[in-house]
Amino acid sequence: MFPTNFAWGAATSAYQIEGGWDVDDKGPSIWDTFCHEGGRLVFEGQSGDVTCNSYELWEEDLRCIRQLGLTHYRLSLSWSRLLPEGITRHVNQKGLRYYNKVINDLLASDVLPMVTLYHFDLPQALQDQGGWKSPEIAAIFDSYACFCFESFGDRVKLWITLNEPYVCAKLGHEDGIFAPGVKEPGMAAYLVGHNMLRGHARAWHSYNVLYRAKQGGSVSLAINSDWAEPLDPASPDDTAATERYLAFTLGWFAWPLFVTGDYPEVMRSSIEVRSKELGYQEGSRLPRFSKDEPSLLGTADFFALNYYTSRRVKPGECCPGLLGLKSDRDAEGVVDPSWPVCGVSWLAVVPDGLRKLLKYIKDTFNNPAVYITENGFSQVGPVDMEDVQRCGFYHDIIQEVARALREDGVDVRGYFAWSLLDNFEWADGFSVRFGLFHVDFSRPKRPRTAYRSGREYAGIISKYRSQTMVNI
Ligand code: PNW
Repeated sequence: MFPTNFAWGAATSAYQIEGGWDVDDKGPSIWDTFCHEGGRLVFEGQSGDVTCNSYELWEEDLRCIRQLGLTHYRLSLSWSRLLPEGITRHVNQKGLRYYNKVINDLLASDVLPMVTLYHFDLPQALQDQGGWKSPEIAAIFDSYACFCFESFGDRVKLWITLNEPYVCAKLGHEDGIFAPGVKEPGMAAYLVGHNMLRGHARAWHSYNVLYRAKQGGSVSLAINSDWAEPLDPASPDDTAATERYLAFTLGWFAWPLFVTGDYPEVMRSSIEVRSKELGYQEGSRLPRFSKDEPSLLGTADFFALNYYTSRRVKPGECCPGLLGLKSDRDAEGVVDPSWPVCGVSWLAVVPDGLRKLLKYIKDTFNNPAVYITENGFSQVGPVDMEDVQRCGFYHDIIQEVARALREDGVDVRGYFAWSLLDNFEWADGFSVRFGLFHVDFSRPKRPRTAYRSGREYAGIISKYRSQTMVNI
């Protein structure tokens, strides 16, 4: 049912699991700052200071990875652990040693690493110079990326430059509910998204020119998107709103990489309509890509998709006089009452939305190779080790991936469950648990215990891996 080299994975990110926030010469990141400054919006004032303590307990994580029978593990590097000030002038040798050990241990266990360079945790030193709003950040990110390709690229063959630029832009710089907590609706998010794309493109071109021949890996950018369909399929207004909804999430980052080298036309025109109404100059909010810079088009060796949920869409309800992404987009996503909602309110469980989104990606972005780099199901409230609902979820979602492969001909190369471990779920702190393994955060050793869904996922992997063996 699955190709022999299909990647069966699970994912984590540095700030969410590592802890050791200031040990061994690590520099602070914007999430350290965001959590430590009082009055912020993190659940019960929690932080990732210790979390799963994977910095000390990596071998416990490896045990979990082996128990699941994963073929791949997706982790992220903490930029400020490697480069405490964000720049290569000062390298933290202990950080380098830590990630070398992680990568070597994975390979020794026959598990291939997929490495994300940036998962929301900008070095604070760079934030102090303007962070992602500053145009200089693209070149600084590029040199950090080159440092990582140089240090680990002999062994790492799957790279993600940036995780979910949409979330960094929107939650970090529009809503201000993620670090760095900037609230500049309708302005900063577009600039941040733009500089993230510029940084990604530079890093991809560097890899292409300097490392690809020698290292032979692949580089992409992880894009998150809901699946969206019209609330009333017969309504032209709902259909047009759905197109805008997708353009403002998936299209924002995928169009430049896969289609035109620029933002989707409908995104640009919607923004210009509002700009005109509000008296902003044309082109003053969504920047243009300069002809003198490395081009965006073609800078993804595969499509990296983070999928969690779906929406049914109608035209927006927010007043046109308001400056912001929502008003520009003019589209409102609603949860179908038939969809169960798991844990957090935004997470309606819609497995077949993944299949539809994969088909859409195939048709819209010229049939790319696709890795589903994140997908998961959360738990809130009292811990339920016998999480039968989540077991059902993993069965359903893998079924949808199989259908996308076999019936729709989507070139799906792998699936990464979010997450290996319960961890620090950003603004929700430890109140939301996505792990295949439960972590007891009240005990110093942070013991990891497989949920029933963890054992179930291990069973799914071993079943399909042995079937693909038989196929040969
Ligand atoms: C992703 N939202 O982020 C991240 O890549 C993970 O670090 C995170 O733990 C996971 O999804 C689960 O939330 C998101 O509010 C954060 O819509 C927030 C949202 C979506 C994705």
